Amino acid sequence: MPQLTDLTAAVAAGKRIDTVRITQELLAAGISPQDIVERGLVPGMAIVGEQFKRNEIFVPEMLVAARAMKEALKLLEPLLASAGIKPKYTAIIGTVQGDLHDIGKNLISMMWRGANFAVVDLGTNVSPERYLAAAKEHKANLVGLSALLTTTMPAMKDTVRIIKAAGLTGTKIMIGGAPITQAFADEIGADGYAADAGTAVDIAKKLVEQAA
Ligand code: B1M
Repeated sequence: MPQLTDLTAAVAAGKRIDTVRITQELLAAGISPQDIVERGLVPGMAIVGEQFKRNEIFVPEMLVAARAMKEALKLLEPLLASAGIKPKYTAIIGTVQGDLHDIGKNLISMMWRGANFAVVDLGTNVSPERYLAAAKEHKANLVGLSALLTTTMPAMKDTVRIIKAAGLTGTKIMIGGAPITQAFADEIGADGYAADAGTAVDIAKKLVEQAA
C-alpha cells in the first residue's frame, strides 16, 4: 500500500496519473480524505513552493504540480462535502483581484461545503465590487478572501473596506492565504483569519454563529 509520503512526492513531481492513483489507493485503504489533503497533497505543494523559491523549478513545473493536485482534489471533493442536510449558512469565496492562485481557495470552499455551508465560489481575480454584489445578492453570512501574492494583499484590504462600508449587518469577512497573518487581518479590519483549511472551518463556524 502506498504511503502519504508517496503522494507528497507524486504531487511535487507533477505526476498527475500517479497522484490520482495513489489518492485512490489511500482512500481504498481507509485513509480519510482530510488526511490525504493535509498530510499528502498540501506538503507536496509546499515542496514545489520551496523549489520555486530556490530557482530549481519554474512556472511550468509549478503548473504541472498544481494540475496533479487539482485532479486528486476532484476525487476527494464529493467525499469531503456532507450529504443531505440543508445548509444553514451561506458563504461567498474567491481569490482577490490580480491573483490567479485557486488551489487553497478551492480547498477552503470544499471544507466549508463539508461543514454544511452553501458556498458560492466567485473564482479568481475577483474585484471588490464583485464580492460586494455577491454578498448582497446571496445575503451572505460569510465572505472569504484568499490571496497568495504579497502584491495582491492591497486588493484584499480594498475588498474588506468596501464591504465594511456597505454596512451589511450579519456578514462577516474572513481572510487567508500564504502571505496573510492575523496581524494583517487586524490591520485591515477583517473579522477572522485562518492559516489552513482545518482552522478555516472552525473560524468560519465561530464567525457565523457570533453574527446569527
Ligand atoms: Co505562484 N507563487 N505565482 N503559481 N505559487 C507562490 C504563491 C509563491 C509563494 C512561490 C514562491 O515564490 N515560493 C510566489 C509568491 C511570492 C510572493 O508574493 N511573496 C508565487 C509567484 C511569484 C507567482 C507568479 C508571480 C510567478 C510568475 O509568473 N513569475 C505567478 C502569479 C500569477 C497570478 O496570480 N497573477 C504565479 C503563478 C502560479 C501558477 C499559475 C503557476 C500556480 C497556481 C495554479 C493555481 O492555483 N491554479 C502557482 C503555484 C502552484 C504556486 C505555489 C507553488 C503553490 C500554491 C498552492 O496552491 N499551495 C506557491 C508556493 C507556496 O505557497 N508554497 C506559489 C497549496 C495550497 C493548498 O496552499 O494556497 O497557501 P495555499 O492555501 C492554504 C492556506 O494559505 C490557507 O488554507 C489553504 C490550505 O491549507 N488559505 C486560506 C488559503 N486561502 C485561504 C482563505 C481563507 C482561509 C485560509 O479564508 C477565506
